[in-house]
Amino acid sequence: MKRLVTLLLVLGSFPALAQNDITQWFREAKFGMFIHWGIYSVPANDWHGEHYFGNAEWIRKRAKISTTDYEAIAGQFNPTHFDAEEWVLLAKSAGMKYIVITSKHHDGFAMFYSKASKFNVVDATPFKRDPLSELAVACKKHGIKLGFYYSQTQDWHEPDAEGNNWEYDPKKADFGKYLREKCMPQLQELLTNYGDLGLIWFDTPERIPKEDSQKLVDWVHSLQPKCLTSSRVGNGLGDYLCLGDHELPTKIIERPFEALYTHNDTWGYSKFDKNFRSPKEIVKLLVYSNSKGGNLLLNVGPKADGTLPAESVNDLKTIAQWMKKNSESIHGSTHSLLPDYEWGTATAKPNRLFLHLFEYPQGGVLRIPSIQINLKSVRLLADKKSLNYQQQGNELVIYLPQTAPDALDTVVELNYEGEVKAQSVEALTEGQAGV
Ligand code: H79
Repeated sequence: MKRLVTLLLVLGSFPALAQNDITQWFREAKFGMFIHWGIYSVPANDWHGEHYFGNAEWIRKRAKISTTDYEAIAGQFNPTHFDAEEWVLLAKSAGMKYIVITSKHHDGFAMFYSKASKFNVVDATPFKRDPLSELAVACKKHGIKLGFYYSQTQDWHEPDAEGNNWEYDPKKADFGKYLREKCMPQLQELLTNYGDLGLIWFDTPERIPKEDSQKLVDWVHSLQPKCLTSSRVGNGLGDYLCLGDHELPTKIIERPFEALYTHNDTWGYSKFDKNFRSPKEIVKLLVYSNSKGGNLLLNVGPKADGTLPAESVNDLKTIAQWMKKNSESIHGSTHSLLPDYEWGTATAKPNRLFLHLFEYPQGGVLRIPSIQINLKSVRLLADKKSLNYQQQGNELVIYLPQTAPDALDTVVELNYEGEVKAQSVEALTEGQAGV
């Protein structure tokens, strides 16, 4: 008994935010849609009959495609079925509060109209429309924050940037010239022509010097002081932390952060990849990110015709159904100090805990050891039906329906008063990621 008491920990404090903290919307967002869309969706991992697997947005480098041949792909890019509002409404219905889309990936192609480079969607494709501008309008209309991914260090179209070592000699590269003549002017276009942006999602800093990372952060803030920059701007800078690709935190992180996952095994669209994560896996990733205090950015890869893969549309619709009944446990909530359990994990609001049951307990009897809590009610969040429960010593037993009411994630809401004491996260989790 004595040992148990030493493990008990006080819960219930929420991180205080400084006034005018520019990360506030981001901390509250919880769920975002990442969109990797570019002319790489035309080959879609099939380069003249040779099939590639994994990151389809890397085809230019993986197949060592010449500049002439890659420019010819732009000539075939005509996504006439693109409807910005459809994407925004789908994201919104799934509970996503922000969208981040590739404005320029490593391939160097600008998915927006750019005066700084002719290699852009308006000048170099038969489509001639600016999809980012259409997306900005739709996001504004529906209250969704918009962010732009921008590959700042790699640009395989430019001899002076990093990455294209099959056509250009890296020793002759003048990185400063590329920064001055393409990267910074394009960022200026993005931060000037599309209204207020939520963030710029920098990626793969590679060998970028610290003063250049700083220059980019300052450049973004000078143009839009409230626009966030991702930590992948490099050298320890950036306004929020991006975890590694497909990485979940195992412990609470107080700095605003984002976990990022693909829906299948590629960011850009691949015609061969049908290995999609299920809606349940996605909700689990979302809840586990939230249970550690951060967001989930889930990627989809639209096709060259401008439509999303049917699997992404269907799975997001399934998540929307879950979100309709359970969004209270996501939005406005954050980490609790409860540990991860074998059945799932918890998120929290002041005086409320949400238990997310991913592995439904046998016979519907949920036992939580080592918790002292002054309960006011225990309910199923989806229908607010009261559940019976018992507290004996430090054990809480909750009596649920025999079978899971929600196959994705059944959420139990605990309303309580006063302080909660429970076994500490460190004591129970020790590096366990949960997914
Ligand atoms: O935009 C997405 C990726 O394209 C980008 N970051 C995410 C958000 C990214 N850039 N680099 N990487 C991820 C990691 C590099 C992976 C690689 Fe490979 C392994 C490059 C070469 C070997 C995968 C396999 C891609 C090509 C072959």
